[in-house]
Amino acid sequence: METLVPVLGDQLSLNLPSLAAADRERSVVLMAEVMREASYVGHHKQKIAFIFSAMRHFAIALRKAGWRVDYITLENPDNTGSLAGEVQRAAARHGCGRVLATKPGEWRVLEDMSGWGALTGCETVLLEDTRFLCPLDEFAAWAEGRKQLRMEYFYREMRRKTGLLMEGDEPAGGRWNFDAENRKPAEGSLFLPRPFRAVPDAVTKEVLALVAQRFAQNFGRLEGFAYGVTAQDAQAALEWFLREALPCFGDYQDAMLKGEAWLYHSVLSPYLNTGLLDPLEVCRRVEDEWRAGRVPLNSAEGYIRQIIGWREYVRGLYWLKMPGYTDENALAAHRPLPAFYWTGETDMLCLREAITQTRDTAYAHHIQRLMVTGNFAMLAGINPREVHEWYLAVYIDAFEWVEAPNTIGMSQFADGGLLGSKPYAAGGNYINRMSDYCGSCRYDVKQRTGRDACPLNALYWDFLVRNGEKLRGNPRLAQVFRTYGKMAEEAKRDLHRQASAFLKAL
Ligand code: FAD
Ligand code: DLZ
Ligand code: SF4
Repeated sequence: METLVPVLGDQLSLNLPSLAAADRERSVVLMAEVMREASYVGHHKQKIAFIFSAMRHFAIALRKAGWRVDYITLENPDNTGSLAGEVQRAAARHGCGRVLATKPGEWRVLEDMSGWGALTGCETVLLEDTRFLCPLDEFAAWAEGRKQLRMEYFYREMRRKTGLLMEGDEPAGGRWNFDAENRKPAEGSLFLPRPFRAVPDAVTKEVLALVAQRFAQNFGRLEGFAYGVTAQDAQAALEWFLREALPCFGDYQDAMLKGEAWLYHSVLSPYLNTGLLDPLEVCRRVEDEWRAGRVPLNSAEGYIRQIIGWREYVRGLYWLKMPGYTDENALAAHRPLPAFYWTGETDMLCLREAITQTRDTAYAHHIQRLMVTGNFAMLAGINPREVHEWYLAVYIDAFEWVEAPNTIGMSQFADGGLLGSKPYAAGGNYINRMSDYCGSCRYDVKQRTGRDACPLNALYWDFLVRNGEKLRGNPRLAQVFRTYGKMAEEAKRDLHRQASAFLKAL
């Protein structure tokens, strides 16, 4: 009996557990471009193009490696439009008795997969995805009985487990975390590396034409698509990062500059999240750069922490808290997402920059996601479910296991503080310190009230007071509430009037 091995669009690794476990001679790999996956949110055009092209290239790589691959394109006239439908058809077509799959990255798809056995009449085996450092049962054991799940402690466990940046039992440099050195604002005169760009080949060009035609109404531009789509491209992107950007990654990790999308960020998340790069290998290469004296420790540690710390931690949290996590709304925020999130048409320059750049590239770096689009949505009381669906749609690297905890937890505080010990809330001052946006903005970042005042200033105080009952007891917010308490009553009234008028006009 043949075994069917379905491989999803973010499972593009030759060492995928289901491929490793399958007998190449008696298996058929199924890959399918299906409308349901391409439309469960209104994905950015470049995201669909990236996934489809990477899938088509991976099918070629599998065939080269000796696998039989049944690849169903979106245009295939018999395409049922769903993964389940394609698995059912393929199992019948190839006379399969067994379906062997690797568990997916989203709860929604896991539920679907759980029905594949009944649907196909095949014995169905779902294997754990081993392309992460921390198995889900290990994360659950770590989380068990802890009142607070803090990334920093989890991260230390991962450092010990992997031996990355360790000197015996001690962290290299005597500290676990060098973040205090990683908050330099960027000046416009900085020498910035030119980003890595892959040249679209014939396969990618065909996919770009397909996406332009079939997803014409979706958000985002396709022009200028330059993401890599193979493991070789991803490796080249890694080499580019190690050479050009990693040395300054730490220093300017939180900085933002007008017209500059990438700064010193790696832009490796699309490849890591689809399996074209291996996270541990990336971290070992980063460590090697530090040990060879080519990059400072604050850059190497900062980078490795994002991957073995944050990336693994949010995945553990997602599977611990699903289903239900994506519906959390601890601050009872119900305002609809403003239309300008889809157009960039706003006078607030920080938001305009982040959104138009997202439209053009399907990318924004972490601080733009957290402190610009995320911060505004939280201050304005936007429904976190809508915010979540926006992030899931617009970024090239967005898969729910990583996007949802970052959005619902880190950026919107909608999980009530499970992921973060306080809301990442900020007024215009923070943006002004970390970017060169405010100087060119129609609003004045120094003003709190009046026609020209930066809207974030009044919104910040309004947010805190609006959610005072839930936030006042937070020791990390004690100082800001004290500052508010000392304001004159008239100043408080003016702030709330300003915020209310702005929100009413949104
Ligand atoms: P770099 O700055 O070069 O960082 C290196 C790597 O570390 C990234 O490639 C990524 O794999 C990992 N990383 C860094 N921060 C995080 C984090 N907070 N959580 C998980 N991994 C992290 N990341 C995604 O991969 N997919 C998402 O859908 C996603 N949605 C986000 C939504 C919001 C609201 C926020 C605040 C953050 C989100 N992130 C997401 C995390 C982070 O912003 C991106 O990983 C990062 O911007 C990707 O760009 P980069 O590869 O240049 O990252
Ligand atoms: C994101 C995506 C898209 C746009 N299209 C497909 C597809 O046509 N076929 C497929 O197998 N996977 C696709 N994906 C990735 C899946 O949505 C992803 O595997 C699940 O969300 C689980 O993480
Ligand atoms: Fe953003 Fe306010 Fe600065 Fe304008 S002034 S860029 S709205 S923070």
